[in-house]
Amino acid sequence: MIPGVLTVAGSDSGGGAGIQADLKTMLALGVHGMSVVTAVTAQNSLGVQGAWELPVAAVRAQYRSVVDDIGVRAVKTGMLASAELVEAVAELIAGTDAPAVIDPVGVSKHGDALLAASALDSVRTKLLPVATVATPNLDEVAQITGVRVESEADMRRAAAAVLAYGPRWALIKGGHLPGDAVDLLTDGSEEHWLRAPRHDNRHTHGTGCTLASAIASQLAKGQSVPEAVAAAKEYLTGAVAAGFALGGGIGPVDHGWRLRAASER
Ligand code: PXL
Repeated sequence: MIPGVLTVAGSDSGGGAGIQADLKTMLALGVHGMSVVTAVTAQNSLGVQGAWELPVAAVRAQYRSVVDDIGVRAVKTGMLASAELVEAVAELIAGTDAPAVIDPVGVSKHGDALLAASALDSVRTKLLPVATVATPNLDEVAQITGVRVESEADMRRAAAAVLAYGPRWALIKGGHLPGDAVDLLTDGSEEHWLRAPRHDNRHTHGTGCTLASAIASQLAKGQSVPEAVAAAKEYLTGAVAAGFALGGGIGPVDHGWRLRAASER
C-alpha cells in the first residue's frame, strides 16, 4: 500500500514552495500526497504579492475529510498565517494518531511575513507541543526562542530552547550560517549532526517546505526520525544542487532531480 501523507500549508502560485513543493516532494519520494490549504499566496520568483487566509472552518473541513476517510501516516505543517489557524491545526493534530513534522514558517525567502506576529505564542504553546519533529531555521529559532545562533556551537543552545516547548525532536537548520549546510537533530539525549556541502546556487526557493515534507514522507514509510531526517537531507541536497532559474528572481529547487534519467541531468 502507498502510504498517505498530509500537508497543511499555504499555496505558492509560483510552484516552488508551500503546498506545491510539498506535493511534488511526496510524489518524488513515493507516497500519496494530500493537502489542507490554509492560505493562498500570489507569489512568483520575485516575492509575495498578496496573501489570503482561509476561514478556520474551511481548514477543519479539509482536514476531517482527509483524515476520517483516507487516513494519514504522517502530517506536515507549513504556513499557518494566524493564531486562530495555528490553534485549530494544533488541536486537529493532537487528535490524529500519526507523526507530525512542524515547519514553523515565519517569513518567505524574500522576507514576506507568512505568520502574524500575534500567532507566535500559539506556535510556542500549542503547535510545538504536538510536534514529532520541529524544523526551525535560524530566523525562526530567534523569533520563537530569542536564541541567536552565530556559530555551530550555538546550535545546541537553540535546540534545547526549542525542545523546552515540547516537540519530541528538534531539527535546527543551520543553512543560513556560512560554510557547509549543517543541521542539528536532537531529542535532548541523542545528537545527530547532518552536514552537506554548500552548493553555489541561488535558486533555493522552497527548501524548508521540501525538507519537512521529505521527512514526513520517510516517516510515513516507516523510518525512524534520525533515518527519515538523514534521507530527507540527502534528497534536499540533490534538489538544491539541481535548482534552476525561473522568472527574474530566486528559482526553485528541482523536486524531480532523482526521477530524471542521468543522461537528462
Ligand atoms: O518556505 C516557507 C513558505 C511556506 N509556505 C508558503 C511559502 C513559503 C515561502 O515562500 O510561499 C506558501
